Amino acid sequence: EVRGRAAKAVALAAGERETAGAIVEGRLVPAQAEPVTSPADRSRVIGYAATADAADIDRAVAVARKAQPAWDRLGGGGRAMVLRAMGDALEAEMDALIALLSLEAGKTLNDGVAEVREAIDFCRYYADLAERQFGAPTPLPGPVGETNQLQLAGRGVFACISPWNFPLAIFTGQIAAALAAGNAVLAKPAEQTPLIAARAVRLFHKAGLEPALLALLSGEGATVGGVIVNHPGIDGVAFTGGTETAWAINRRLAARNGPIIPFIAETGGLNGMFVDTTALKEQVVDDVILSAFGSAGQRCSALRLLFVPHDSADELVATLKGAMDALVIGDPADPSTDVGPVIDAEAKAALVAHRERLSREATILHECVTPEGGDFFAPLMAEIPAADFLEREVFGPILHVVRYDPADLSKVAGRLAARGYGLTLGIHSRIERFAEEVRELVPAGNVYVNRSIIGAVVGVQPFGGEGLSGTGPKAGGPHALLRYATERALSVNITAQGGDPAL
Ligand code: UN1
Repeated sequence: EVRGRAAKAVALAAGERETAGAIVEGRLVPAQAEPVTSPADRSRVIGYAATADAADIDRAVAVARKAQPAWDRLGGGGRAMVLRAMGDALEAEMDALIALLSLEAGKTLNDGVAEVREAIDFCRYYADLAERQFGAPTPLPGPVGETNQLQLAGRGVFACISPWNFPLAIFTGQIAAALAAGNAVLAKPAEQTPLIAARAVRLFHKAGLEPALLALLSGEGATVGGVIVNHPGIDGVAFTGGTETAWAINRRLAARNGPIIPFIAETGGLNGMFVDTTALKEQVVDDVILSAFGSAGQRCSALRLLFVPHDSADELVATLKGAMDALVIGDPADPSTDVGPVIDAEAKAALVAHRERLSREATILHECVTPEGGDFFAPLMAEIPAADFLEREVFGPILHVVRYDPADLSKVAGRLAARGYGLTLGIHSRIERFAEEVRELVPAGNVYVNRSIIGAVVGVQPFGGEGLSGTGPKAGGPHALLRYATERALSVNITAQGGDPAL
């Protein structure tokens, strides 16, 4: 299927010229736009993007506040219809979206297909939840002479701030969740990926969403995101991105003197995989390569630390080197490519700096060859002495190997847990007790046993972490909409009205 789509996607890509900026009430606000280039080829202009200003944000908030009550009153069933239409619109535009993901975010075609599917899944899954959870009020038991019920309702205007690594799936998923719960949305895409965001917003409007209910506010995080988060007219913030940015948003929200609003954060991870001597080696190698180097390691779920027992370490490392050599690194629009570029020069510079540290303070075990041009950083494997060598998430295709003595498992795992992240965790073993022990030692929101640790499927693997990795609720899970909503309980003394059941 991917090969079939590839030629079409590449042909479409040649003609792409998307424009992004502020889209308020369905119209792109005229403003000075800068060229957007591709991470695989910085000489290639793929579209133009402008920055939203304070006046755009004020106007987006004002029209959203006006439109939101009717959307909320429409109920979950009516909102589900619009979300399902969006799912269908994404499906109809699949090839163009894959092309844009490849051009703007450097996604391989495989990753592009998976990402568009995930965006569709979010729309359909949240449509189902809206229908089930935002329909008629839930009656609750109470004393004779009294009726009690609980109703979920939208909060108002939600700010959705999303990352560049899933510029369609997470962008669409946050918006779909906020809309499903009855909110209007101000969407702030990552600075690196405004074009795909603009395409998604236009599709929402085309699918029948009243334009005032969803504005696009493109621009830089600290400025545009900052103004949005400080705005007195917002009623909640959903954020996916780095832990440091989540702290910054939290501080701004804490300083507001007004309604206390929810903050839904999904942040980074320092994800480990523990292998024991009973693990199936071929399975381990496949899963490590995919989890560490798939999407150029630019997933918060990606594998960063591989823990291998002393006895099997040399053999496993040798096999991993061979598997790394088989990876095709290069043009993301070529269907044979496994690993595309990293997102931008800044991301690459951070990886280069980390590589320098590894060559000074650790042992580089293996490196792939970096292609010319573009912001490429080739997969790298290094051995480090212990998990606490890493203070924080390093976002890219770098795998850190830690050898351990099985007698020291609790100490070794404890050093990872002490870092305070809690996103994904992998375990490879044929002994159930080993898996249980690792799970007890390392708290994580998503635990994967004898498989890769990336690619959570909506509705199947609800995704999200704890501690430094985020607040929950999990995306793509049955409770996903609850923090986007407010709960209203209604208790009526029916004897006071003569027991009229109409009341
Ligand atoms: C992210 O990388 O920001 O399971 C989160 C996965 C994806 C991760 C998305 N859902 O790999």
